[in-house]
Amino acid sequence: MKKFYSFSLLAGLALAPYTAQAQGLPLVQQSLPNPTNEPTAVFPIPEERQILWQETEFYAFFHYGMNTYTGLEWGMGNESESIFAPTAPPNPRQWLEAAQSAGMRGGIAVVKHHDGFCLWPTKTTTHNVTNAGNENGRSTNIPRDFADAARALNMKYGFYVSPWDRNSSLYGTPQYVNDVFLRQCAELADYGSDQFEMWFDGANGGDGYYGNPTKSVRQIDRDIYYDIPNLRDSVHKVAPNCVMWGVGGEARWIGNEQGWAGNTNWSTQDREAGESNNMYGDINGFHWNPGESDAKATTLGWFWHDGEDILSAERLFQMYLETVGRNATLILNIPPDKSGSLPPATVTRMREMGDMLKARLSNDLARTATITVNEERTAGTGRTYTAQNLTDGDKTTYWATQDGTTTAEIVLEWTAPQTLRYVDLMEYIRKGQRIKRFTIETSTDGTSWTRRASNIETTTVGYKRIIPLNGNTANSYANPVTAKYLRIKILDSKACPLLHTLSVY
Ligand code: FUL
Repeated sequence: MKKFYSFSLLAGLALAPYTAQAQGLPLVQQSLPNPTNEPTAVFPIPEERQILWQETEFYAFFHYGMNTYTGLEWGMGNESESIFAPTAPPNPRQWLEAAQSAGMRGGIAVVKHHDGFCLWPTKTTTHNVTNAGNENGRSTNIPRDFADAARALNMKYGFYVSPWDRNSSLYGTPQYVNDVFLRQCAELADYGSDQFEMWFDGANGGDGYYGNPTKSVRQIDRDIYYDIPNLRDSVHKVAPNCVMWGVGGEARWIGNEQGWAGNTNWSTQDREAGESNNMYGDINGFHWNPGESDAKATTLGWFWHDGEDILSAERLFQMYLETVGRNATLILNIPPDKSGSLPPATVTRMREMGDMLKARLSNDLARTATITVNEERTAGTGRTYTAQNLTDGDKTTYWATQDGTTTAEIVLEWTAPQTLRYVDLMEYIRKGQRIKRFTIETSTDGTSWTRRASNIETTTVGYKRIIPLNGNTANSYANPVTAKYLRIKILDSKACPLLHTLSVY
């Protein structure tokens, strides 16, 4: 067996035996006490709140507001408040129940879009629900009702508040930031210290969809204008687990609105990176900035539009595979209509989506297999790194190789042939994202092996990677593989690979 010394970089620098070198003696690596034998992290690593956020995986986006009643996607900002007149009391509980039935674990409600109309009784502007066109509108308070419903349903929740404000005459001046935007963020933070994400959209001016005859706004340096580091600190003081999306720099836009992330998708990125590599991240990035994919489940826009259709469950499942299954989160938009509730077709489709997810990705066959690996890290006090950790249902235990080993093989064997469609891998990202390349093979006899999904770039894993064995995300359930053995070969990794879960469906 190879013998390895645990040796962290910093400790190594500090403890380098200067005197031994000076005396011309051989340089000996000194081990720091590491009773658990946990491997050294590969930097950068996520904040705890970023891990909690990523565990939400699949959540809903609800675009509802003034545009629901005007049919616009980007309101002008000069709409009369009286136009906001829901035909029934808006019902965030119904929104979230539908999302939950789809297998989603949370939701984000737009409470102010670029038109500046606020869906809560804010003190910062008169352009808000208190001046709405009917009683349903005037009694609307989306942040309050959304947060309450989420808590009742045990779901995560957050708000989208547009920094860009086409209604405010102060927009573009420091006064807008101080007297309007930051106060709005503070008011919203008060709706719950348990918020999981605040969505700060990047749009900050320009003509957008329809032009804006009432106002011209200048492009501004967002970080400086909104004093983002300061805002982030303030929000964290009130809501410690609230990830600041987009402008906030704690989770990145995946770079398209079509519901896909790159097959290669690093959660790491350079702070100065533009948006061009957002689908893929950067293997050498020194900023933990994981990807979130925002996509529409309907055909006509983010907001509800008359005549819109809803995508098929199969298409939504494909999006899931290409986002959650590629180390991103999926925030899927389902817009409430003029009644302030989701249309029946949306509710039905969400249930179908949930049923599909359950039928396809819940009966984990890895649990019934015998697992062998070609290398296991030496156990430490209170910690093992055995293959059994991959299927124990515990995300805090993981399988690992010894330091310095960056390739490995994991073999699953069943007592009888199985029908297999998906492989789901999860890295233990608390110690950094590591795996760079792997393959999946199956066999009926344990001797001759066939590579599966060879058309898919099996590169990164990250928080979660799901590979359809037929190589076809659009029709992933068709043509299953029958096999008695499944082998995963890790071909390259930044450091010893750490996987906490391996599932096969
Ligand atoms: C974009 C916005 O401009 C759209 O209206 C929408 O809210 C989308 C989710 O983000 O940047």
